[in-house]
Amino acid sequence: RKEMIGPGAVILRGFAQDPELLQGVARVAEVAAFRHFQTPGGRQIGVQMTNCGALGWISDRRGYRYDAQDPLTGQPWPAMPDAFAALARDAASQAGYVGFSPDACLINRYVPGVKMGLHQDRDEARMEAPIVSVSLGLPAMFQFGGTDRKDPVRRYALDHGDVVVWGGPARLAWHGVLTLKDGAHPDTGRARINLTFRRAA
Ligand code: MD3
Ligand code: FE
Repeated sequence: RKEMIGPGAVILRGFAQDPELLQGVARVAEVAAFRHFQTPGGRQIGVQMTNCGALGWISDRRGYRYDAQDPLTGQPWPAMPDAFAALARDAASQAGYVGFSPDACLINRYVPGVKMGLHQDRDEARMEAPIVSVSLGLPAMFQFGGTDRKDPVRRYALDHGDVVVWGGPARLAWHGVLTLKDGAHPDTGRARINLTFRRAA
C-alpha cells in the first residue's frame, strides 16, 4: 500500500518483510559495533549508530560527515548486504526513482526513551537522489515538516516493515522521531532499528 504523505514523500507500508534484513544488521554490528557518536558540541547522540556500504555517516568534535572508515576500528565499513541494496532499489523504484544505487547505509538503534530531534539531512553531496528509510522492530512516531524550520509538522506512525522514500521537494524537509515508547517486539526486543539508504558521494 502506497501512502503519499506530501510532495516527494511516500510510505510503503509493510514493504520490508525479509528476515535477511535483521540478520544483515546483526552481521554488520559484529564488525562495526553500535556506538554513541559525539556531537560537534561535545554531547552524546542518544541513538546508537553504525554503518555499512562504501561510506558511513559519522559525527565527532570536528563535525558531521561521511567517511569510508569506521573510526572505532580504522577499517572500511562492512559491505552493504545484497538484501539491503535490493530492497532500497525496489522501494525507490516503487516511489518513482528508478536506478537508485545507495553508497551509504546508516543503521540507527533506538531504545525506549530515546528520540531524534527535528533536523535536515544535508551532509550528502547528491541531493538529487532520494533517501530510503526502513523501520524495523518497535513502532515510532515520525515527525515530518517542510523545508522551512517553521513549517507545520505532521506525525506518522511507522511500524515494523514500513519503508519511506523521500526525494525531490521532500529531500530537505525537517524531520525527527519522537521519544520511543517502552515495549518489546518479537524480532528486535526492546528496540527500534532504522536503516537509512543514501547516495552520499
Ligand atoms: C525526511 N533517521 O538518520 S528516517 C536520520 O527513523 C534520520 O532513524 C530517522 O532522520 C530514523 O537522519 C528518520 C526517515 C527520514 C530520513 C531522511 C529524511 C526522513 C527524511 C530526509 C528528508 C526528509
Ligand atoms: Fe534525518
